[in-house]
Amino acid sequence: MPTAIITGITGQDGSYLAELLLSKGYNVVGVARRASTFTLERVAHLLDKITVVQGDLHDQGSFMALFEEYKPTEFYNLAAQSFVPTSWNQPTLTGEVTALGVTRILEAIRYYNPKIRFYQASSSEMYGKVLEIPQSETTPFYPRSPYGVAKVYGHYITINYRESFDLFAVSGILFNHESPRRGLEFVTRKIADGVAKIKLGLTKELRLGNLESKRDWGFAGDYVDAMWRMLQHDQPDNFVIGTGETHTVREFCEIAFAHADLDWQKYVIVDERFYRPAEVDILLSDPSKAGRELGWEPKVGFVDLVKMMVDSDMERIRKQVANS
Ligand code: NAP
Ligand code: G4F
Repeated sequence: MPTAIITGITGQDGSYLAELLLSKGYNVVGVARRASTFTLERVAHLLDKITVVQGDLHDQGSFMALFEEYKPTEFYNLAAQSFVPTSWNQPTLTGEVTALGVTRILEAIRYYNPKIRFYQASSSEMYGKVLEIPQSETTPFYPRSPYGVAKVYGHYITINYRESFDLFAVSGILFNHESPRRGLEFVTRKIADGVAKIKLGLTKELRLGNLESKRDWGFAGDYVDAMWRMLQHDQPDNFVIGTGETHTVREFCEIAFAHADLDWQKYVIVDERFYRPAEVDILLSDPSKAGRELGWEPKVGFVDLVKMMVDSDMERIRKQVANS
């Protein structure tokens, strides 16, 4: 039974990846940072099947000990300070975790077992003020946030350890991917949750920032399969993962509200507090290399993704109302 370690097990992607790896017969070890409250909601249904250990990307020693005890063959680094606006408020923390955290793991792999296959969760946020449309593995980066800058570091240190120490170190450049498990502060989940609360009479408005920015949104469940495929490939490489379609925040609103028989224009208020100091205006992937070399393609389309998220929040909030 192969063993995989996942950092960021408590996050959206960690939960989907754990499900996928369990279905493939892996022994899954998830790393979660110590907290004074319960943070394992997203993997609560898996707790009898996975092992959760404490570890923090600030602390290299915790990874050395893990390798000794669990002898993994694969390591997925999904942990990060991943919310872009927070990266302007906490830029050095974002650099410590999202950038230097990657080096801490690579160093641990290099010294403990350089045969461990390593996946780094890189991001389309690295393209920032895009220099090419669509963006592929060869498009230059122009990050627009401390988060984007930190991810560029993580991307290049992964390539550098691949080339310097012959590690099987892969960088997956994933475009935005969403699901009912997405954090509530990200715009798609904020909209889905807002629609459900408006529909069920709990609130009357939804305050958003820039409605014109465009994102290439896919379903997180599809994207964790791409991560796994990258580590099964014959060579370590960089891969862009996205849908090849882009949509505005405004379109997301239109579809989400219409799915609940609501007119978005009656409820959405543009609030400048949610504008960013520097925006990423458009992201659009060219995922053709992943299709060719990994046989990967997205299964859930944009409209179905929006409806899935709204349906899930409607059900969740209906239950909350019924139990209150
Ligand atoms: P997420 O839901 O925000 O999860 C982030 C995870 O990182 C959480 O488990 C969090 O733990 C953990 N974490 C944060 N700081 C940590 C630290 N110091 N030590 C250990 N763990 C720490 O993010 P996601 O959407 O699943 O994304 C997974 C990865 O892919 C992230 O690296 C993200 O930057 C990257 N990415 C995401 C997207 C996307 O659209 N979702 C696109 C491209 C790249 P807590 O629960 O304790 O906070
Ligand atoms: O949902 P968002 O916060 O995601 P963003 O900034 O694109 O970052 C996500 O995707 C990256 C991949 O490209 C990941 F690396 C990163 O970790 C994260 O998962 O914002 C999307 C867009 C932005 O243009 C933002 O300005 O939505 C716009 N927006 C408009 N109103 C809003 C809001 N974003 C948020 N979070 N909240 C708003 O009220």
